[in-house]
Amino acid sequence: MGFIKSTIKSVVLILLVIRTVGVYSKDLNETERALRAAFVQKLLNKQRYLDGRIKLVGGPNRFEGNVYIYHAGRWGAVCDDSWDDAAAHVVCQTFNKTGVATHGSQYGEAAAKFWMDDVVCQGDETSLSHCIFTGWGSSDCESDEAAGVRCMNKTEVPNNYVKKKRESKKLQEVLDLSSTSLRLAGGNNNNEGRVEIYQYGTWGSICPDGWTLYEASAVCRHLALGYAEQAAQTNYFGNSKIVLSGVNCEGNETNLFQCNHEEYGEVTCPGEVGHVAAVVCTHYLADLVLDTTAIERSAHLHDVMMFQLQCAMEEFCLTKSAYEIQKTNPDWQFETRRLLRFTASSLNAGNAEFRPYLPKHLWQWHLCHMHYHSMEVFATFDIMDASGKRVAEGHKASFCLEDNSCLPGVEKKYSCKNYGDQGISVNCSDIYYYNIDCQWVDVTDLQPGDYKFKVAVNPHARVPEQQYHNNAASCQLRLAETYAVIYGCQLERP
Ligand SMILES: *[C@@H]1O[C@H](CO)[C@@H](O)[C@H](O)[C@H]1NC(C)=O
Ligand SMILES: *[C@@H]1O[C@H](CO)[C@@H](O)[C@H](O)[C@H]1NC(C)=O
Ligand SMILES: *[C@@H]1O[C@H](CO)[C@@H](O)[C@H](O)[C@H]1NC(C)=O
Ligand SMILES: *[C@@H]1O[C@H](CO)[C@@H](O)[C@H](O)[C@H]1NC(C)=O
Ligand SMILES: *[C@@H]1O[C@H](CO)[C@@H](O)[C@H](O)[C@H]1NC(C)=O
Ligand SMILES: [Ca+2]
Repeated sequence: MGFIKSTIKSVVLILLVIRTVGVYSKDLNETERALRAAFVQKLLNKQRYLDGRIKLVGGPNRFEGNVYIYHAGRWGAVCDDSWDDAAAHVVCQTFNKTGVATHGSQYGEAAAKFWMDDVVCQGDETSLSHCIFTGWGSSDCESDEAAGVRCMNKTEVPNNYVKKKRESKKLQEVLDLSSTSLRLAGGNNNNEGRVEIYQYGTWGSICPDGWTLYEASAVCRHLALGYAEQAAQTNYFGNSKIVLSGVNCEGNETNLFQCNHEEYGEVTCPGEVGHVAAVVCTHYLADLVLDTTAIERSAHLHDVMMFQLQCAMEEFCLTKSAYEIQKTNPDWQFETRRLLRFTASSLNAGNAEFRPYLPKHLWQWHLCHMHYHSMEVFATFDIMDASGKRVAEGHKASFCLEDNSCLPGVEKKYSCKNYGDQGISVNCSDIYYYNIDCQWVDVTDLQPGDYKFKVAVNPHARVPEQQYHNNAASCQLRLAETYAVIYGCQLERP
């Protein structure tokens, strides 16, 4: 229905443009011509103004339903992969509300193509389109995977929703470890299955809500099965009564019982009935290690005129104020932006290749940079102020993974040229030198001062790795009037 409406709108728009252009050949006077041109311009502006608009469909009222977002002249659905309450909050903020996420087309099958997939929000974004996602229209989701929200007044958020998060406790504090154990069940081999926990004479399952590779890593290490290749929320390996929910690990635990959890025993578990937490373990995985020295050595400021940044602007590599200047200042090309440039290099120190998670047919061709991007969010760059608030961020980075430099004796295999296979071989590094487009944070709007600077690769653990505590660097940033230094970088988890 929405799709038909927007199609009709587009057709009307095209007809109007044709008519307006057509009248040039007829003898219309200047005034009339100008009026029509202004009319079309107004329509086009409206179209642009609508971009990023949200509507909720299929719910009992307009504050609840599957999420549709307007982009490039039509409405599209949002896939529920990675969809969580932070994203729901961003959506509901449109109505000055907060809310909770729903999954699996809870309000009916998606009635339009998916515009967004793998949406990851911090919760403080002013629009869903500012969250990280795979790129407009790039999705491998089925129509029964629509993301939805249930918005509510900020005052009526159930107390336990907020409290539960705070009451998170380490499992080893509530379990009697001497009579507890862990196993995988229902798998085709010993390395996979649903995760079951034993206590008081019975085996029970784990609520899959929030189950990620971080939690799965703790399970695989706990059972001496290596690393986690997959964290699944499924009934594929069968199920049993769910006795544990809200499990939350850092990802470096040697034992699942070192992780936090919310409830044990009689638990509430949102999501699809019968689905439980499962893992697939392996001894062979990639392990990216971010090079902190390269960041510290290469960081510097660079003032660039905006006419040199048109490609970068198309890929949203500048902050919002740049786009406002472009809209309001006729001489915008001659304004300058201040860029904090640096080199980001990551070595694959694991024992398997690092491969992008999107299949090749979903890679996006980036006209400006003339290559395919296989992984929209390979790295994030953020600047935080003293209170930890994010004050600047790198663009929603899109990347092409390749072997730029390998240790002696290792042959380069992956290259971004000619729709080549993308990845990072063992003992090779993928390097984004400071002088390439978009390899920066736009700091034009920041006052001089001391900040925190954070770079992270594979930031949402989309691609499995042996460990994640070497994927991010947290550094000090001193921004002076004329120069910048980055120092004291330390490796941590994204
Ligand atoms: C242009 O045409 C409109 C109506 O056709 C008329 O009202 C207007 O006076 C004309 N203006 C000029 C400058 O000729
Ligand atoms: C948003 O909601 C809060 C609490 O319900 C209210 O205090 C505030 O005035 C609202 N703001 C707007 C802009 O409506
Ligand atoms: C939520 O807030 C709106 C506007 O402030 C109000 O009309 C509505 O009754 C509230 N709903 C509930 C359930 O409190
Ligand atoms: C895991 O990493 C956290 C920091 O993210 C650290 O505080 C903790 O000590 C680490 N735990 C283990 C078991 O290494
Ligand atoms: C990678 O380098 C390490 C250390 O230099 C070495 O032990 C390992 O065998 C190398 N692996 C491959 C596949 O080249
Ligand atoms: Ca790593």
